[in-house]
Amino acid sequence: PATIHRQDYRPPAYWVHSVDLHFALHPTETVVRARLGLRRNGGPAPLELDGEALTLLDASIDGVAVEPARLQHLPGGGLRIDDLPAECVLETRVRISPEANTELSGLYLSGGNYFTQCEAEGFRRITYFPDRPDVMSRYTVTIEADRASCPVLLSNGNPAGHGELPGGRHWAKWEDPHPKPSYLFALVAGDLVAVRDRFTTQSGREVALAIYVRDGDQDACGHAMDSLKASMRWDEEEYGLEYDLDVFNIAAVSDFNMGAMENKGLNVFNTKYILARPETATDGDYEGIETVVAHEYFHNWTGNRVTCRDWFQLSLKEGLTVFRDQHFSEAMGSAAVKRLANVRRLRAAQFPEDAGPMAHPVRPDSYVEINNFYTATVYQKGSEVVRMMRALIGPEAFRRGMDLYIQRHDNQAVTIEDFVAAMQDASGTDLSRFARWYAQAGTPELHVTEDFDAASGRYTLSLAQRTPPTPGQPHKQPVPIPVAMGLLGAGGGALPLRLRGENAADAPAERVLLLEEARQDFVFEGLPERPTPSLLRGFSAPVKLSGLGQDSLGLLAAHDSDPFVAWESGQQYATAAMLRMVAQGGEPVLGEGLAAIAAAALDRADSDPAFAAEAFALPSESFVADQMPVADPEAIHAVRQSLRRQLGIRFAPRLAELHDRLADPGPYRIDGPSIGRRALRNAALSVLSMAPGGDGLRRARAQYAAGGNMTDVLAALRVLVDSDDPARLDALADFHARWRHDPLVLDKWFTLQATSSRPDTLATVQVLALHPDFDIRNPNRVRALVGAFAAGNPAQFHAASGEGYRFLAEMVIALDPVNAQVAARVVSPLTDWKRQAEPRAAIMRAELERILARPGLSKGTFEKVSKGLA
Ligand code: B3K
Ligand code: ZN
Repeated sequence: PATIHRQDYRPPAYWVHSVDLHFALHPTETVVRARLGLRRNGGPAPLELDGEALTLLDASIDGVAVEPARLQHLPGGGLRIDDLPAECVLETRVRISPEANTELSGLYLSGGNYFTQCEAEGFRRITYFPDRPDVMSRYTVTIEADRASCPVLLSNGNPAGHGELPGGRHWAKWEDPHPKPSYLFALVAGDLVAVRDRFTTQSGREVALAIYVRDGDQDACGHAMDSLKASMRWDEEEYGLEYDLDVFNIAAVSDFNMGAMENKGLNVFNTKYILARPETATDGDYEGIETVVAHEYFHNWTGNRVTCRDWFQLSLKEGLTVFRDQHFSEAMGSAAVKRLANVRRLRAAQFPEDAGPMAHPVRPDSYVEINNFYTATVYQKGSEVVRMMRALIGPEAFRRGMDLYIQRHDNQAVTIEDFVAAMQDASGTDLSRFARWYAQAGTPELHVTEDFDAASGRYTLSLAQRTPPTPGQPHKQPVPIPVAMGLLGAGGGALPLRLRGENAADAPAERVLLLEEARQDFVFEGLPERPTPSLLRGFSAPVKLSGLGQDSLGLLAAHDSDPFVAWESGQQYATAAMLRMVAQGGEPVLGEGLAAIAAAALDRADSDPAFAAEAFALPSESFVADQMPVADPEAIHAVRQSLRRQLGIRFAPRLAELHDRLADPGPYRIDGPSIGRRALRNAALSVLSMAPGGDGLRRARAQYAAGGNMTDVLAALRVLVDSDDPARLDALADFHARWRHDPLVLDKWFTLQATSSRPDTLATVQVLALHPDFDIRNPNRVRALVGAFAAGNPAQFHAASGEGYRFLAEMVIALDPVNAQVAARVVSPLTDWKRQAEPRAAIMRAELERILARPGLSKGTFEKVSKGLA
């Protein structure tokens, strides 16, 4: 397969100013007629149209049928036509089979209903088209279908008519007044019901809101609708950005390759990010809905009105929109805890990516399959880069920069440079060096050394940075790193921050140092005692920090005023302790320092239970493994489990008391304090149940039996499924029997077992892959079992036998011909062999080779596996 390079970008030979589509829907023989208004862009050149899995019926130019010989079929399935006039209308008719479309890209069927997914390159599976984001067109869409099976007919934009047809068929017409790239096209048709609401924009436009779901799910849309209205309001208040159509529709589908899609005026959502009832959805699900609904809504401006010139610019819309949804979610709840969770996710997904075979810059330089680049780097690191930019220029300048960006580029397809230029022009700050964050892959390492001269009260903080080499980028330049910081005295109080040469009178307690060179010294004066530095407050830059000793980390964990640093220092302390235990072997011992950090976390149970839950948790096994040049998954697992057991023994009375006291006082509520309370209570239960002879398992059985909300039920079942308690099998059977008709809940049943810490998990997973409820065509189910096991259960996935690797390889081989996008995603853990010891590494390589040898392997899986072997 060919590699596409960013430097090879060329403007299109033709613009398509207007698109008129007509769909005659049929499960196996849908006919799509497309009328494209073409205008040449520059001198004479052939027209090249993308196409994939299309059967061409006929074509005409300005109403005159085209001789078949004039249509040159291109290798990938596209079409080429020479000698077209500078302006003309090209009409094609193609036949497609939604039923045969298991890739879920293009037009497909899910539960008998029609849905589309066009980003990144799905539109070419619907009709012949220059399927690239810089071709922006005005769309008119007419859909014709059987009225009984397809009462609902939706597309982008505003409704523009509907009517009856002979033979029990009907039609509806949609017009989208805003020019858009083909990846934002959407069609939804079928037997769905609408949950409706209204929104009045700040300028008085009335918007009809609707969420379309399957009959029976109407009661599960409230949180999504509330989140939508809150997002619409927030974008007006924070950015002055108002919605721009008469309707905003969302349709939920249970077969979907990712979370959701921001199609103009017609978002399509994985049901996972729409449907929630207290008894079926966890607090995490509720939070996910709020975030994803906001994210897709915010794309209306950052992505849709201003879009990407080419797919290398993907972070232009994704990094920026993740930044916007995180900022929104922080504003909606406990900002500090939301920040911790986002940092935790960044480090769980993006740091390993940056250190692995697929490492790429936020703005990649090349790709084989663009769908492989919807990554944590493009999304989460991209968001961190925007966040740093805002911190550097300040919130007011950032807002002016956003205004300028949108004013300059509305209805355009632009680049990351255009975004940075708007921020630079609005702020007057030179951002040319900062732009390296977009170009360089790899996580910068920030190392701190200190020197204190007691006689003069002078403290020198030396910060050094280094970014390790990544594939294709052996040498790195320094990047500007904003380091938000403070200094603490031995008692934990803040010390004044007076840099050499500054006035003593107005020394602040917190400031941002900017590390621009490979190494810089920052000299503070007037310090009464040796300080402890609190660095990267709020995680001010996506870097790895090293150089602080356990004493400093302990002090910061106990006293720092910044919740991120307090949490992070505890995590770093625990990580260092766990790494030492892994290296030493023997029976791990819960030291006094670790116990003190846990105790300090529990002390915050009343003031901030959500924070207490985060701070009480030990770092994940993957996080610890990521700190080792060669990981030892089984040893890490053993150490972590042993420490949890010792915490359970040591804090048993306190944990039991928390579990009693933090029970929901009334009906389920989805607000910050309630979520925090449940999180801490269930964290207490989980650790308590590790203590042998304690009553944790009894509590878990009772909590499961009590039913109630899914957060508590699942937490209790989690404890049982990890245990030897004989009740666990009954509980699992009971859960299955109760929820077998609710796919999203059944996904949890699969995931719970796939991520169990029990030693027989691999065998269970192999059996579950044969379970009648396992369906390889449903991405949620594949992620729930295969993805959860391979990415979320390192100790079992890396079982010394290699059976975990073999299982994943077999699933990938079975999945690739069905749904290549999902196959290419779940294969990732197998490419991490460089950080495993022999013989594991050799088995992983052999499994990768086995996948690579499959005839007809998709280019996406090929790219992941071949890069993974390199
Ligand atoms: N833009 C889509 C993702 C499309 C993924 C294509 N493989 C959802 C989002 O980021 O909002
Ligand atoms: Zn997005």
